Amino acid sequence: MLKLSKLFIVSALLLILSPIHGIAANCLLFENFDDQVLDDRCEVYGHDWAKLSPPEYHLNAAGRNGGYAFSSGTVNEANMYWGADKMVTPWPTDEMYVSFWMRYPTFTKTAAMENIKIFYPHWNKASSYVHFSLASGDSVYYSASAKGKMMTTGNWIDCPNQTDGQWHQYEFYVKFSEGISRFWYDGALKVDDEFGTGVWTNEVFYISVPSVDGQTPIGTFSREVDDWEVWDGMPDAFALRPKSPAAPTAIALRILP
Ligand SMILES: [Ca+2]
Ligand SMILES: [Ca+2]
Repeated sequence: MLKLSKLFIVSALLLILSPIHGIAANCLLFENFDDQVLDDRCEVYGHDWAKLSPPEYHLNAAGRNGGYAFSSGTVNEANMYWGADKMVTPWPTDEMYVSFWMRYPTFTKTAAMENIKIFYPHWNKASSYVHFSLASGDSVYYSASAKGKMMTTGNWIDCPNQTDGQWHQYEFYVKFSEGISRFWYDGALKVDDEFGTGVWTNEVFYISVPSVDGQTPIGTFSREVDDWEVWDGMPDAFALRPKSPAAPTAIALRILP
């Protein structure tokens, strides 16, 4: 009887946890740094693909919710790379979702366009990409390429308070077959592009989080990254969580009689 009850509870839980729609997305990589060991599929690079090791970067900075985080050390451009022979091949779906939290413990403005790259993944070898770069503490520059042809350039996106020392969330979504590129900053949708069918395929080459400083000389900053996730589709949790700061208007409309 006890066994049957347990079976019933487990079955009920599985039913509740099952996605209502179609096939759930899979998390391909999750690194919260709390064990102070970097996922062994990842390398850390600096300028011109210089391979780094501590103290050029660290895994002992305080994390976002306790635990630990990745941080730049003596090389402020230090960034994590997942790709080449360690990339999952073939990419299992037509979609890619990447989320991470980042903060700048130190930042001094040194250029009108800092060009400190935030997210710069490549596919179709290196000929296709989306490119997000910190232009200033309050703005991000965005461009995208499809097999060597620029799909969009000259986009300056309002992303306030990035360098205030606090944690901010960066989320990205790509649907290769339809040329869809989306970006959320702290939960607010900032980019929603659709370049059309056939411009991209799902041959993911590498994912860098964050990425190098494209400015010379290199800017004056330090960075920390925590809770890095890579999925092969939109996680169900994304749809369930409250959105900010765009949410209040919608909520206010809903509660009006
Ligand atoms: Ca952590
Ligand atoms: Ca780890």
